Amino acid sequence: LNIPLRQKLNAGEQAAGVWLTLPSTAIAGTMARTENVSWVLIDAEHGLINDTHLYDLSNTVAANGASPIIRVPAEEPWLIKRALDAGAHGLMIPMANSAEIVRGVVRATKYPPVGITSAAGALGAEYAAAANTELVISVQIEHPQAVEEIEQICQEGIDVVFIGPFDLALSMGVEFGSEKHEAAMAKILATAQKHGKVAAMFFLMVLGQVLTANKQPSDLLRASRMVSVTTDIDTLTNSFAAE
Ligand code: 3PY
Repeated sequence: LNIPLRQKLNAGEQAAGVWLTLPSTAIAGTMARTENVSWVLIDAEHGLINDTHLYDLSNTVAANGASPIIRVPAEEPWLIKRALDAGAHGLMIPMANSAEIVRGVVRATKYPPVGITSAAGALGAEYAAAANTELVISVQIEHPQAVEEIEQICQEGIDVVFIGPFDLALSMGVEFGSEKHEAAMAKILATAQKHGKVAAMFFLMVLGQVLTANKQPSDLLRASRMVSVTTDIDTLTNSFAAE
């Protein structure tokens, strides 16, 4: 399987990506063709993208040289199957709040004997042989329970531990960029690195500046190997707002 994101990560390089929330193949293709973009997150958790869009969006992204990573609405096995059947190179699982949830995600994603997912004939034999090792499974850490269980979560068969900084601040009931917020994120990244997982995080470019918790493209950005640069909606909003 030709998975640009997997190749970047295996090479030890930082993989930049963008977030697609609008169900447009034109925007998906434009994002995927952008220099240095190795993955496009197709967001089916939030935004306007639904099941019927997934196939065309995934294949447009892949045909234009980037990896389609689908953020499923929840960790349900049937939603995971639909995303994989659409041709995702990987999954983003929101609210992966416990080691038990993460274990279930791995089982739902992998073929036997590692997992329990069923054969998707349409994707072909090459796919079936490579899927268990090549697809990129990311889980989002964005809840205090997940921070508490981060050691156990990092021992499951996932590839990427991806911080959702905005939801983490909300669910912790702390201010974005506060000491507690920063400490939680630092703990997640350090634990992921300790267990050999790819540590990653959602960032936003706001009018040319990287918006991180402490406003500096800091240690968090340096530690993060899979970085989201912007979203379609944020890009439009910032362009319209720019002087
Ligand atoms: C967060 O920052 O909380 C996210 O989930 C990114 O979309």
